[in-house]
Amino acid sequence: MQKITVSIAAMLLFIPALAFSMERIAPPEGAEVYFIAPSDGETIEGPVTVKMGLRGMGVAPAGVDVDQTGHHHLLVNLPLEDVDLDASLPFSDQTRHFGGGQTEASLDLPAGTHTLQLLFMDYRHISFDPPLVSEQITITVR
Ligand SMILES: [Cu+2]
Repeated sequence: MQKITVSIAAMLLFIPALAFSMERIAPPEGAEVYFIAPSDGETIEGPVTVKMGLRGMGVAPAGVDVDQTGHHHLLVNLPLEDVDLDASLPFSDQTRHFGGGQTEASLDLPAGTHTLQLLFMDYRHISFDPPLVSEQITITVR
C-alpha cells in the first residue's frame, strides 16, 4: 500500500512538470523542410497551391506525440525573427498550422507580392532546436 501511495505521489509531481515543460526537442540529424511548390520568384494566378516537402522526419497530426514527427506551418509575410520559437505558435493568417498532417494546401492571397516560409514544429506547435525552416520564398499573385 505504501508503495502505491509513493507511486501516486511521484506521478502527481511528474505530471505538472510535463504539462508545463516547453523544452525544445532536437530534430534528427539531416532533417529538412522545403517547398515543392511554389518556386521562389514565381508569379501565380490565385489561389496558390503550396506543396510542403519534408526529409528525415514524419508528419503526424497536432497533439499526437510520436518520436521524430511534427506538422507543417506556413509563415505568410512574417519574418522568422518575429516568431517566438520558445512558445507555442499562435494561430493567425500569418501563422498557419496544418495540424491535420496536411502536406498540401490552397491559399487565398490578395494580388501582390508575398513571402512564404515553412516552419516544421512538434505536436505542441513548438519549434525544434535548431528550428526546421525552409528558405523564405517570394511569390507574386496576379
Ligand atoms: Cu501547429
